[in-house]
Amino acid sequence: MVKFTALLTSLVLSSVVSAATHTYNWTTGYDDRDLDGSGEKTRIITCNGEFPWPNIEINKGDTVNIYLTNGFDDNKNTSMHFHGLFQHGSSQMDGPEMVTQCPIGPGQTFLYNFTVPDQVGSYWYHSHTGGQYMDGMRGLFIIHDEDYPYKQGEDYDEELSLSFTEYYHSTTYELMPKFLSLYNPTGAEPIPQNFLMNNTRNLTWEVQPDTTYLLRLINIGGFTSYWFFIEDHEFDVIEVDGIPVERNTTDMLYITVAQRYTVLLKTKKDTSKNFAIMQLVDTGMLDIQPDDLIVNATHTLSYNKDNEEVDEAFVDSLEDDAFLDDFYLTPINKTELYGEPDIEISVDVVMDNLKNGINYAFFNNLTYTAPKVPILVSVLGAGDDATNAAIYGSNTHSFVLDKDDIVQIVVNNQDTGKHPFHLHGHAFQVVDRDHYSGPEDSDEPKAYDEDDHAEFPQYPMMRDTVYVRENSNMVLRFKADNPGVWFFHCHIEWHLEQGLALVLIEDPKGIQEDPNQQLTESHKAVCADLNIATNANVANNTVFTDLSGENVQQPPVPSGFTAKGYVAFVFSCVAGVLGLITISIYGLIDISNVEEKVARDLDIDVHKLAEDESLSNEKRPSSEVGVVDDNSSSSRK
Ligand SMILES: *[C@@H]1O[C@H](CO)[C@@H](O)[C@H](O)[C@H]1NC(C)=O
Ligand SMILES: *[C@@H]1O[C@H](CO)[C@@H](O)[C@H](O)[C@H]1NC(C)=O
Ligand SMILES: *[C@@H]1O[C@H](CO)[C@@H](O)[C@H](O)[C@H]1NC(C)=O
Ligand SMILES: *[C@@H]1O[C@H](CO)[C@@H](O)[C@H](O)[C@H]1NC(C)=O
Ligand SMILES: *[C@@H]1O[C@H](CO)[C@@H](O)[C@H](O)[C@H]1NC(C)=O
Ligand SMILES: *[C@@H]1O[C@H](CO)[C@@H](O)[C@H](O)[C@H]1NC(C)=O
Ligand SMILES: *[C@@H]1O[C@H](CO)[C@@H](O)[C@H](O)[C@H]1NC(C)=O
Ligand SMILES: *[C@@H]1O[C@H](CO)[C@@H](O)[C@H](O)[C@H]1NC(C)=O
Ligand SMILES: *[C@@H]1O[C@H](CO)[C@@H](O)[C@H](O)[C@H]1NC(C)=O
Ligand SMILES: CC(=O)N[C@H]1CO[C@H](CO)[C@@H](O)[C@@H]1O
Ligand SMILES: [Cu+2]
Repeated sequence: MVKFTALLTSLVLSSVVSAATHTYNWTTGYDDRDLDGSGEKTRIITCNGEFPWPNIEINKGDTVNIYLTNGFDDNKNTSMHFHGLFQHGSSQMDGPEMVTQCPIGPGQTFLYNFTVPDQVGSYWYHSHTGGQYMDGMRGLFIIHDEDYPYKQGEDYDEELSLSFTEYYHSTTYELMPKFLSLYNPTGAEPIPQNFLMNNTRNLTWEVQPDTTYLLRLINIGGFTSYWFFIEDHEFDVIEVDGIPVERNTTDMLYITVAQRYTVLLKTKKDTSKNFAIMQLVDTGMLDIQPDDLIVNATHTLSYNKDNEEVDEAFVDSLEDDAFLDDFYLTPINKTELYGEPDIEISVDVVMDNLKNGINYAFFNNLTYTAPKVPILVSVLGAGDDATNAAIYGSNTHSFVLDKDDIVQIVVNNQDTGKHPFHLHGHAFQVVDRDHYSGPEDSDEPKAYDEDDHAEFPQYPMMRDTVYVRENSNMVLRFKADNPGVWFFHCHIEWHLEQGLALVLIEDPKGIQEDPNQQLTESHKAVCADLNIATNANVANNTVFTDLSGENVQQPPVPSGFTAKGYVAFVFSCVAGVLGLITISIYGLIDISNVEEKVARDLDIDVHKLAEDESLSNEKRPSSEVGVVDDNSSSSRK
């Protein structure tokens, strides 16, 4: 008994002693860099004048204080999100602007102050303002823990990280208006110029022979997924998105933006040969593939720098059965399948055009439109109205969840592209996920059928970012045990800006009643600086049920027109089609078949259009503009 008490006391003491506070003082700025060796410099976002941004490495239980100052000289706002962290009792530290916080205006400082009591492993952080993080405002966030199930000295010898990104020779600020444009009616995403590992095209990782490395693979990009493999090496997956899992040996992974895989890699005893580390972009995500684009980036696993240079390595197949399926991973803590849901949120993913001709992304019929006052700020000011979902507006796509609800999210992807979805504030269970059923079926989206699905796993895989396949579906579950406002969105930054997001307001009364969830002084100050009220609803009205003046999405295309027909019509009214097409998004890329590609996406006969002299006749029905649109929601081939 005495011994037990002593042990308990020492445990308590050691945890008190070891919990540290890590303080960072960061100011954003710009610099021009050539990361891919192309000879061309592109503006990137710096931290205290430096690039890349520093990694944060802490122990479980530690506190993080980041004083983030907006040092931009071009009037841009900023914010910071800590991807995958639950932010228990600190929802306002989560980052997404106009969801949990007011944007940080020029010259302002926001203090991100939070503790990480119960998470371990590989995370990252990034701006949550516009597509800003794609310009470099991001870094790794690693949480160590002496109780981590895989131990240094026993299971591995050394650890290190590899980050993945796409790289553009233009900033997001330059690309976004061209992407969200009438002249890009199919929503074709800008094509990157290169794909980088650790911010370079030529990474060399010098390894020791006969050594086990804990390797953190982290996709900190904003668009493309990769297949990752190392020539002639296997590895064991031990963690996905910060969830330790039972070992699973594989030789290839597929990693979407925002996902993390932690693996154990044992090097060979023989040092006479070096091997290729391969980062193959999923070319199915690219609307067009320029001839000079290097889609299989080749890096080096070096046993000895005097060995022969490595060549690109190949695999026979990139089909689903050729790489690890994360669906079958089992969390080490074996969390049972959550019970029957108390609430189900079922959404169809659709890409389509609205009246202004821009291609948007929708959950059902809503494209997320940022409110005038951040949702969390309006929860705190709403008093008893806070539980009424209607006060959060008709276009923020907000749902109110009761404390401890089991929530089921069903995502039916009616689009022909993959989408990696991320939920803030939780790791969800992936209870069902359909497989892509082959190109022959790809025009018929398959919705989730609650009466006809595979048996749910007993211990489902858990993570915070998972992709739904093209024309397919997935079912996620989590327990609403974390009062806060949590964004659920596609992590492809282009698609988030197109509106592929919804908002979960979890236990709003619990948020209001928690003294730690009240707005901090620095938060109130950044709101005041931008004239954002802290006692108003999303429409900036002090009567919370009054939504007059709220931000709403564009109206639909006029009746009698199909979306793309309408776009083609607007196209033709403004000027000659071919001339406009060349200044469209495609014009950024050096390819020869621009018109052909656009025409194929639009399903229009460009030559017929161009020859048609009455092109600018204002009252043409869409059918006469040569449009064969079936109101299809897909944006891609
Ligand atoms: C952060 O750095 C800036 C510029 O060096 C300085 O003015 C400011 O006082 C620092 N803030 C903190 C909290 O250390
Ligand atoms: C910064 O945020 C404020 C408040 O939401 C907004 O009015 C302003 O347009 C934003 N600035 C930029 C450059 O987007
Ligand atoms: C950070 O938050 C904690 C808990 O709310 C508070 O005690 C502490 O004073 C805050 N730190 C700073 C520097 O404001
Ligand atoms: C890649 O970058 C990470 C994080 O900055 C660093 O820890 C790691 O050592 C780098 N990896 C290699 C192989 O250089
Ligand atoms: C890229 O890698 C895949 C798989 O090894 C291979 O099938 C394909 O031909 C490669 N493409 C190029 C351009 O090397
Ligand atoms: C490893 O993954 C495969 C599928 O990729 C699955 O069939 C198997 O059950 C997994 N094993 C463990 C121990 O997770
Ligand atoms: C297992 O880990 C997940 C993710 O961190 C957590 O939500 C869950 O509560 C844990 N379950 C148990 C039984 O400890
Ligand atoms: C979306 O559909 C709902 C239900 O049919 C309807 O009430 C709402 O007005 C629609 N919203 C928009 C923006 O079309
Ligand atoms: C909100 O309303 C207040 C008071 O009418 C006004 O000062 C402020 O500019 C408004 N803010 C926005 C974002 O509309
Ligand atoms: C930054 C850098 O060294 N880039 C080089 C990487 O390798 C490619 C192809 O081998 C070269 O073209 C780049 O210049
Ligand atoms: Cu997406």
